[in-house]
Amino acid sequence: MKLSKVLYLTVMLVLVLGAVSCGAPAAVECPDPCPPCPECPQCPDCVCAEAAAPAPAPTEAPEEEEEVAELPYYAADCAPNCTYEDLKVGYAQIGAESEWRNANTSSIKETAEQLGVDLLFSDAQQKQENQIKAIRTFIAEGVDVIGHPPVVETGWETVYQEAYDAGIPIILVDRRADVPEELYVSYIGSDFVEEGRKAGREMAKLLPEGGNVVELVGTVGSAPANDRAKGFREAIEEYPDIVILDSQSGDFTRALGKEVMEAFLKKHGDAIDALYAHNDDMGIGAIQAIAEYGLDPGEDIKIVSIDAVRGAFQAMVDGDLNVTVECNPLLGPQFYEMALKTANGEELPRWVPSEESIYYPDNAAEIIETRKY
Ligand code: GYE
Repeated sequence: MKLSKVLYLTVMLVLVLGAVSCGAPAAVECPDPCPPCPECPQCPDCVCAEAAAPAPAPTEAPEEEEEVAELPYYAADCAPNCTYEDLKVGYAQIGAESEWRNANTSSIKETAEQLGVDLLFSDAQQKQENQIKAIRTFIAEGVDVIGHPPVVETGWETVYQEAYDAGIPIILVDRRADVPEELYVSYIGSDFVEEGRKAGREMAKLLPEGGNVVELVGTVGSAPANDRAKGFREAIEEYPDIVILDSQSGDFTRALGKEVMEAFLKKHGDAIDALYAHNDDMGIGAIQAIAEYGLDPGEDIKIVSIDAVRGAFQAMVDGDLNVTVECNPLLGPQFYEMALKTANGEELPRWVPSEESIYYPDNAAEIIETRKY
């Protein structure tokens, strides 16, 4: 071998070995302790150290914005945790025109006392202007909820709007008002049209041959008077031989019921076969007028009325009244339950109906004992 060739091979060998030792990590001497990465990426400790490196301090998760549900306009200051004892409630009552009304007043007052509700109560003596004044006083007093049985259906928009603007919800109790829906939060009470239908069907049973009926209408323009007249007519439409001979308001009172019945008798005399009274009180007043006229109430003149108050049961026991259709005045418990929910910002059903039945003379003596109003 020529010397130049030997030299060449030697140089090549040194070069190859050099390349191997420089490129392979195994050949690298790692200092001990291993310096932190990335100074010595080949060092196995480095890998460990990297894996063991403390995790970067967690950046604090952005605090979730607590969702505060917006309370509706009618929620009270104590919402959503109001209790009955927190509540200040105004009740703008109609008056004391009937047994029904007195039972309603007692239910509202007694239930407030039982529950510890602070009740402001006003009696409007059946005048709309007095009810409007009462509502304005309640607004000025800053009540949480107003309960309102509107004496008539129309004419409430302005004062209801004032309550709305003051953030005070109105719950209609007993009677409806003809106003835009957003101006009150619920209606608790009866289906007066259905009561009228029931009375009409009962009248048809009492007059199988047909006959002449006189009608004692409730307060003119009130929801129960409008609806009880309507429902009755709907029901007797199927009986063309039943005729409404005369119809006049007795304003839901006993005294006027008697007076108007006297006028009916004077005008129509024996031609009257039956009486439909929109409430028991007017019916009871009329019973006196019929007896004084010399006819037998419940016999010569059949009588159907509405409410089912204690006085009506007595009239049935005495054989003077033929049927009473129930209308429940004991609305206190339902009213405060709804008032509390409203104060707490809960939405209420548009209508909370009362449960009602029909009563006849057969078991009136038994029922009168248990009757609460
Ligand atoms: O029938 C009558 C009264 O609004 C349902 O009002 C009430 C009526 C009731 O005074 O007796």
